[in-house]
Amino acid sequence: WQPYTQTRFYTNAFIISDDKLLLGFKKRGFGANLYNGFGGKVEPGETPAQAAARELKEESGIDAPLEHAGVLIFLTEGTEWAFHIDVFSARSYTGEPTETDEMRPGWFSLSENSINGNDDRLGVSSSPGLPSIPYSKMWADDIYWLPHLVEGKKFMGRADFAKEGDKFIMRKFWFGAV
Ligand code: 6OG
Repeated sequence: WQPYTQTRFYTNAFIISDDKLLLGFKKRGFGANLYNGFGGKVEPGETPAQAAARELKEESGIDAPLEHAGVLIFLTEGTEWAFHIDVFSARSYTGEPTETDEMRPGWFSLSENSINGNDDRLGVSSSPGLPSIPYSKMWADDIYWLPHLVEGKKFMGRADFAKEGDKFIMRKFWFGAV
């Protein structure tokens, strides 16, 4: 085997407002047809926090007081790059979430029992009128750490993927509070 000697830095930002979570449906590119937070590549000369704010604005049209929430490392067999994702969250925002070429924003229900009572894979939405968190249409690791982000707990995690054709299959996941 070879060590992963190169790292690519990305961001991912999640907005929580009252009992709602803002996600974007990715229309193109990496992770297309999945819901996710808003984010992308950290550009040279930018800090991850600056990149997170820029990507949030570019992809959703809003500004928010983002705070660092966690770090995720993604490793894929056969890829020489490790992906380092700085995850951010905010509890308020300004502007109006707006569809862009890349993302279609939408609100999803959160509630006290959202950790296991608001998972579309169980067919449960705890807030009628808003859809439940679309974990079945998100990256496979998200269901483990997103509840911790919602609770305001900081975390770090590592997910290992295997690539089968153009599909990423999660083989292992570890995360912990930091
Ligand atoms: P652009 O291609 O849009 O940046 N990303 C992931 N997010 C989650 N939740 N799980 C993963 O598991 C991910 N891999 C990548 C980071 C890609 C966006 O997708 C996120 C960026 O926000 C593998 O520039």
